[in-house]
Amino acid sequence: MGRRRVPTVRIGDPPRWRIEGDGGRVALGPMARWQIVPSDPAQCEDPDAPALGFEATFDEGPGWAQLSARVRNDEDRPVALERLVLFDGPLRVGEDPRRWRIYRNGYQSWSGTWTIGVDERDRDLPTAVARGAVTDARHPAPRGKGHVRSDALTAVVDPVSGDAVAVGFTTLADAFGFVEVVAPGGEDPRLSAWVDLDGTVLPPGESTPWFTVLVAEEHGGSAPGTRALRRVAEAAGAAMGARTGDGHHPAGWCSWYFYFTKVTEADVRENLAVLAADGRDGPTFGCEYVMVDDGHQAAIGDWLTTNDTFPSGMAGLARSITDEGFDAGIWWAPFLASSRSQVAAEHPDWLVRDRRGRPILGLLNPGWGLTTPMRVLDTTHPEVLDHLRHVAATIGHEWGYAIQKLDFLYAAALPGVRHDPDATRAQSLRRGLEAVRAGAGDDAFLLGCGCPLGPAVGVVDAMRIGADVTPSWTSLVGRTVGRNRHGLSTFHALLNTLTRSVLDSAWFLNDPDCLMVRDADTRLDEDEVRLLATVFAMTDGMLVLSDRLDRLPAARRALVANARALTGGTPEVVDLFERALPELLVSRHADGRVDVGLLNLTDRPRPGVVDLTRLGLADRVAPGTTALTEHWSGRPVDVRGTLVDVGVLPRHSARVVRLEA
Ligand code: 9PG
Repeated sequence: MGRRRVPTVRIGDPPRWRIEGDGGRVALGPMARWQIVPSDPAQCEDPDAPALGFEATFDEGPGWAQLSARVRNDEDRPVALERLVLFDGPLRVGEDPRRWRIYRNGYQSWSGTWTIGVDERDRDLPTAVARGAVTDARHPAPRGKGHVRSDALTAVVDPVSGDAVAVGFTTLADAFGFVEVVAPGGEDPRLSAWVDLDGTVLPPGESTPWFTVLVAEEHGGSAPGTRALRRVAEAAGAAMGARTGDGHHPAGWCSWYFYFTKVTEADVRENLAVLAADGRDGPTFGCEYVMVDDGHQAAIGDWLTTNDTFPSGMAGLARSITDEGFDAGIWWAPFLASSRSQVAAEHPDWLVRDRRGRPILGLLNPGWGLTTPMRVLDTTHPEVLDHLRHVAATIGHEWGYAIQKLDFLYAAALPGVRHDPDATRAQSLRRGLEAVRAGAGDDAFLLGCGCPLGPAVGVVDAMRIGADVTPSWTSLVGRTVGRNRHGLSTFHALLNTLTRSVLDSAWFLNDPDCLMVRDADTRLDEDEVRLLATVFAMTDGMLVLSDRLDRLPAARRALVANARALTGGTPEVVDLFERALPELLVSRHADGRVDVGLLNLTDRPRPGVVDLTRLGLADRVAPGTTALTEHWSGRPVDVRGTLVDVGVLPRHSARVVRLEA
């Protein structure tokens, strides 16, 4: 394993394929190449390099092309594989690559996702340990200008011509797939798609699973690039059996962002009483579930032992929650075990180890004690899978928690030595998740968190798609090591909620993290709270509150109801491919109403003006139509022709203009 550079072996003739759009403006050149990279560089210099066979199928239709491939080991000895490159070739999109912006999907829930111009650079955390918990331990972001390696899918967009191509894997379970664009300054742009086989061993005569990449093109959409990206995401979700149910996003309350690890049973009961007065799906809070987050367990890993701040025990508390008409939710981190846990002490053979036999580090979390390393359970070990099934079943069926928030899931995909050396990191994660699902049952609602996204599609119901919100605009960690893109920060949560909105109800239900609306015990000002509420509500993912509810003043309770009035539409991040920090969010409702959100995620004020012509909504402001008001303030909005002007947008703020049908 490791990241050494290995020469490539090319086998057979490169397949020739291209997609041509209207007028041939989007093209993957005819020079695309197959490559296989074995993990042993010596094999490449060896004239008797291993005989590896390809099988491939190719399919195309108007505006799309699809390529599937697998590799067969034709040797009589095992061969280790690093990566399989499905294709690598020149890329043409639109008229001028210098205008391109490229979608950069992060590896796991908390990894930053945004669009990168060809003169910009990607950003990653500086150390391997930090990357292990937030981005990807095995693949640091490329450092070069205009070089983007996006997880599972990407889109390359010329925002001026409106030409776009989206490229993404529809097979997400067996290996992490990457789509890589190299276009420094727009020069000699190339596109490749490859899967990480993690140095796993392919026995003689056997084949890898099939891997499929779909390419979709788009010309002139109202939000350039988002339609093609959505199409690729939906195809993957369909192929993976995504669990999005009837599309209903449960709304709830979560203990974490007020009480953190100090939560007690009494705290949960106090909030439950406030929610009970409002009722399930009540007019003020609209909550359907109550989530006990981190803090109930005796130790990380010993999930079935409750600490003494929950004297009724977790089953008793679940009963009280359900008796009030709410679903009970509980947090746990299935693949972590504290070095001080009973599970780690009793089952040293369940831990993932490094090559020297030492248990690998899953995390050092200040909230759990910086001197207590977290270990990682080996989800390729049959006894671990039995254990996970048992814990999930006990929590769900015996205790009565209908909702399980599964956290720090990245641990199961950290590089390491596992019981089954043939499992890729993605397969290891998926086996762990499937064990939890098997124990919890098909009816349980599973919410993934801190999770590499692809292998969870089809197993979880919902997924956190961004960093933790913080009771402040950003955090020291987010600004420094997170380089203003990754790690705990309300700003990062907002950004990912916008950029990953295309995944909602395609791969899972999006959980943008919690909406904090309090005016005490927070450094978020009212503009920032309204911005958070606007983005979370208009993107229409899960809406989860996390305040001490009895202390919320009337105005902040009203803010929750005002946010809920913005849910239920189909969102479009209009300028996703125009700038790194989007400014225009539109939500179209079934009855014809359109909400237009003007956002300012930057640190400077800017004018809040939008031309409805570009949204195809000019007719909504025809002379004689009713006067427009801003949703949050009720203030009148200035309309000049088709220009809608909400005045200066302060830093970290949002304004919403509602256009009735
Ligand atoms: C509970 C929390 C909440 C939250 C999750 C997750 O690196 N860290 O130390 C670190 C700590 C907490 C954290 C993420 C990273 O937050 O996202 O919603 O459930 O765990 O501990």
